[in-house]
Amino acid sequence: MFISGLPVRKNSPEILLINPWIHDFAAYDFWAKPVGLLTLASILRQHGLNVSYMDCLDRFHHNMPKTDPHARNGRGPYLKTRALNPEGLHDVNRNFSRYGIKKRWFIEDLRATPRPDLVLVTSLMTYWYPGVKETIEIIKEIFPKTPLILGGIYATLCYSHALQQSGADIVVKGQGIEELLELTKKLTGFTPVNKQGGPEFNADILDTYPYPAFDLQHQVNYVPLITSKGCPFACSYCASNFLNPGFKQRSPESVIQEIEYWHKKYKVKDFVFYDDALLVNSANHAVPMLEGIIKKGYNICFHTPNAIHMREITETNAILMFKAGFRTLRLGLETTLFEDRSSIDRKVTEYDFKKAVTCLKSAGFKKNNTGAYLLAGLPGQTIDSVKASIKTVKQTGITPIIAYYTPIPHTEMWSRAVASSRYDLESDPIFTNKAILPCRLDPFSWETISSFKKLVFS
Ligand code: B12
Ligand code: SF4
Repeated sequence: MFISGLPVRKNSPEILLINPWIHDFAAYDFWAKPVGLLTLASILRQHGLNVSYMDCLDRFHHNMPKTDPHARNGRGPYLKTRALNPEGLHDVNRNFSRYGIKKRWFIEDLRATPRPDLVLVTSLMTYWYPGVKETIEIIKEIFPKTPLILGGIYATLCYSHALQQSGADIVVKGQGIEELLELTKKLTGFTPVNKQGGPEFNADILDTYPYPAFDLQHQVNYVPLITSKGCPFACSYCASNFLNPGFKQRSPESVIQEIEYWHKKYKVKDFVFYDDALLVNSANHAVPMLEGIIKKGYNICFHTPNAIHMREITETNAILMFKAGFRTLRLGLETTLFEDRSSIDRKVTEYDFKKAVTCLKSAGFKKNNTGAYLLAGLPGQTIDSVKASIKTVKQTGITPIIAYYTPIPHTEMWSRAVASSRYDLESDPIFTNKAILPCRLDPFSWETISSFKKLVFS
């Protein structure tokens, strides 16, 4: 991997990349960046195209108040504007909002931009599609003649829905990099050629990817890292295998070089691992990578909001993670009812759980920075089972963190979710929002959620 920073080229097509708004009951910049879209920006730039970027979730837009008093390690709240609850969710007693920059700022920014030759829009959570739709509607009003391609996770998981509802001219599913280069050629008449001079780009070899173009942001306050793609496990509630089939890792050296690049050039101190399986094959991947990071001696921190595998934690990698500066550690535990868990996943045994906690504690990790995710709201799950897991995690001296279940199409659990939900999940992705607990079992309710919170903090 390397940075693609070619100068603006005359006569090359202009590609505008856009990160859309989020419409939801709640949203927070919990180290969330559109890494996929910014990687495409870099690949296109490397192939001789001119790219520009607009982020509807920009917390550092020029119209925003200058200081963000809530920013910690780069995290912080999005601006929000009240929106109407979507059709079918009027009964939910919570306010729906559009998160991100004001609509008129986005319109002004688009109007100030020369007409692009192609617009690319990304998408993340399936249930955030109303934000994607509104973003596309506005782009289409301002640039009606410019072709617009939608890609990303919603586009991949809900392809037919996106084709019918998003307003995009073309929807690309999957990783879509080669398809995008072909479409760019077809739609702009320009043949993308790798101009970087570095290693020839190969979509299957992660070390040949340029670094995501975080330099297009107004601020580079933290950097998400992807050191691998895919996951060797196959949990019934997760779409990792569908989104990224197979399991690939970067070389530890290329990750160390990327960290060095962002730290030296942009003074970045917070790095966030987005991997689904950071610690898998640890002896050849995480261990040399962490050793290399420690050797550099930088004053930097690491965070794993997407969770790491408990069964892969060893004495060695726990010590290295601590020494390297891992400050927010999240563990994928989901439940402590180990004897019943084979119907949902096989990723942690009771032995793995206990061993991992012991290794982490003896490495120096403390309760306040070590959290184990517990899934709540799974089809058929009882309230007592979630409470029992909270209690068990607390007894071990780490922090339980409740994550609410979102049903995801193309996962093994999807059919169970559809059968158990009080909503027609297949009719509209909006009903898969975790905030409405789509598969909760009665008497699961808002009071139940408060009781979980009380138990966590008691
Ligand atoms: C990192 C991550 C997070 C981060 C934040 C990510 C972010 N950017 O905001 C954190 C940890 C905060 C997070 C939180 C959650 N996440 Co999450 N997350 C991921 C993860 C692991 C990676 C996403 C990512 O950035 N990938 C990296 C880039 C490179 O890939 P990409 O975006 O897909 O882009 C590629 C292609 O899609 C394509 N592409 C992208 N855009 C475009 C545009 C065009 C035009 C084209 C042609 C192509 C294209 O090109 C890229 C090529 O590499 C995915 C799983 C996965 N492996 O994808 C889950 C995933 C997206 N999360 C998921 C879930 C469930 C959650 C939570 C709800 C968990 C919970 N219960 O609390 C929360 C929700 C947070 C919220 N605010 O509501 C689900 C999705 C659920 C859904 N209904 O859609 C996923 C799929 C995991 C799963 N369980 O299966 N998540
Ligand atoms: S281990 Fe994690 S990333 Fe892998 S399939 Fe299970 S939930 Fe998904």
